[in-house]
Amino acid sequence: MIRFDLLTLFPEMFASALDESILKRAQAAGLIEVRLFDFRDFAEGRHRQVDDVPYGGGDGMVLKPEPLAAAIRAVRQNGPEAPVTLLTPQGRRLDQEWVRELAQRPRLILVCGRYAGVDERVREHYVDEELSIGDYVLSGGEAAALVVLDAVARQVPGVLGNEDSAGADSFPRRLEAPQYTRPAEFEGHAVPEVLLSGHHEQIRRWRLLESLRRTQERRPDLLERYPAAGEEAELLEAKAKERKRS
Ligand code: 6GU
Repeated sequence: MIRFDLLTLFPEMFASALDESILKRAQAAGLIEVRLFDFRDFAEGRHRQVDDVPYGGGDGMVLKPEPLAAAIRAVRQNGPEAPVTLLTPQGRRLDQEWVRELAQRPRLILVCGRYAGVDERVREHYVDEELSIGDYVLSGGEAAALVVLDAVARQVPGVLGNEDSAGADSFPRRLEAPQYTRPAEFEGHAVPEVLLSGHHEQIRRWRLLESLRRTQERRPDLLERYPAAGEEAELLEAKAKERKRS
C-alpha cells in the first residue's frame, strides 16, 4: 500500500483520472490511497491569496511561501515521515529506475508547482527533492503528478493483476514488435502472414527481429547501451548475410 498526498491549487484536475481504470481499481482494492489537499485552504485573509508578483519584476505569478509551507507542514504531520517532492521542470528527470525506487516508499508527498514557480525559501526549507517528467514546459505540476501516480501505482504488487506483470520490471531494453488484431485485412492492408501461421517459433523469431529493427531505427541509444548478444546477434547476422546475397 502506498499513500499519495497531493498538494495542488487544482484538486479537481485529478478527479476523473483517479476515477477510471487502473487507478480506480487500485484505490478500491486498498493498494494505493490518494489524498488531495488544496493549498488555498491554508491561505489566510479574506482573499485567500496564494500567489503574488515576483520581487524584482518579471512575468507570471509566484506561489506565496506561507500557504504552501502551512500545507506541507500539515500534510507531513498527518502520517508517517516522508520526503516532500516538488514537481517542477527544474527537477531531476524521472525515469523508470526512479519510478521503481519511489514505489518502494510507503508514502509520497507531491507538491504541484505552477509554471512561474514557488518562492525559493519554500523550495529550500520545505522540499526534499525536485522531479521533472521531461524537457518541456507544463502550466503546472498537476499533469506531471498524474504521470508519477500512474507510473508508480503500476509497480505496486497486485495493481496490474495478471494483465501485464512485465510492467513491474525495468523499462524494456527493446521496443515492442508491431501488434495486430482482427480483421486480417483492413482497408486493403493485410496482417503479416507469419502471425496467422500458428508457427509459434517462427512468430517468436519474427517478433524478435521486428523489435530489434524498430529499436535500431527509433532508439539506437538503447542498442548502444544494451548491445545485441546471443540470439539477437545471430538474428542480425543472419539478416545481414541475407541482404548481401540478394
Ligand atoms: Cl513536474 N512541472 C512543470 N510545470 N513542467 C514540467 C514538469 C513539471 N516536468 C516537465 N515539465
